[in-house]
Amino acid sequence: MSQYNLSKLKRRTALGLAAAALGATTLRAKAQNKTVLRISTPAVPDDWHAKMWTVFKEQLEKTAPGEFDVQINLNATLFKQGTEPAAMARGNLELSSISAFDIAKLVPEFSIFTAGYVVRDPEQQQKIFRGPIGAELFKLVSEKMDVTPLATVYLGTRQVNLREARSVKTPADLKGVKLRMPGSKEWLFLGEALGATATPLAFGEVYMGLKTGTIDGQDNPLPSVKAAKFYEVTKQIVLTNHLVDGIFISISNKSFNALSAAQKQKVMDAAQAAAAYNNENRIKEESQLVDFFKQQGLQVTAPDANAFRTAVQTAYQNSEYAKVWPKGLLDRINATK
Ligand code: KDO
Repeated sequence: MSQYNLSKLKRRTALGLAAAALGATTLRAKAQNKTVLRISTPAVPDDWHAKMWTVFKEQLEKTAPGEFDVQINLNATLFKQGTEPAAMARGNLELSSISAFDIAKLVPEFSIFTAGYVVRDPEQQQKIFRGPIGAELFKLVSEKMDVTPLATVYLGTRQVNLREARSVKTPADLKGVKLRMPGSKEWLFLGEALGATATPLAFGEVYMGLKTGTIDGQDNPLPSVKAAKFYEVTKQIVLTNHLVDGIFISISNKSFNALSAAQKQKVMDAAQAAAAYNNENRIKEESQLVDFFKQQGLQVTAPDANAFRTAVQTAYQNSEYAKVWPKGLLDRINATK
């Protein structure tokens, strides 16, 4: 190689290295400028309310390219189930999908949505939370919990799922059944109202609990029974339909307030898109799953729906919870069509 070519090559290499270095710096600077949105959820990867976070992330990448670094943490790997609201209030976590049960701990009025047989179906659920009831209660959530609910996600209608099959017609038939519930008194109350002996356990430990027999059963919507593979270690599903369950995509107020108006709108739109994706897919799948479980060899049985509804509604009406429900709220919910 001639002296001329060698120096040209050196110059080119030096230029190339400089360009690469510049590129890396720009990338790093970009990454540093991005707003990090950490998400924590106990959802398993196959469940719709886990997959919906990818919809959230991808929509933000399109509408706000380079502005956000969305980090999705499933299986409660970042925060334990139920600890997300406190983490968000402290500013250690940006987003999560929180349950009515999580909210009721700090906003007792919200416990009306932890009560069995109150909300009728997913359509009514959306109307309730998109209307004045949602606006009033979400305002309390923001004030008392320092998080802002952005979208209502239909988690599904909860059913009782048992390790060993038995005849279940009324709540009396669940007497002595160790029914796993998530670990808070509001959840345990629901399990007891169903007639069972409620036992607290984190979602991530339910499969093993059913397999080894430390619990006799659990309650969850059918899509989650499938996604978490509980059907592999249980023999019966009792279609109690006891709770039309909702979770709420929520963002820490600290993070939300730090966004520009345009960014806030994009985050809200992405949350709505994620919820819509979940709701559409979950409703569709939920209607098809009875056949799937039967094919897997499970018994799917129908109890006396009135016996369950009456027992559960009576338990709540006579409870401490009902005492703090705002006057007229139950009627307003019932009147939402
Ligand atoms: C559960 O632990 O049974 C539950 O269904 C409660 C919900 O509020 C929610 O936390 C859900 O688990 C998880 O997202 C796992 O699906």
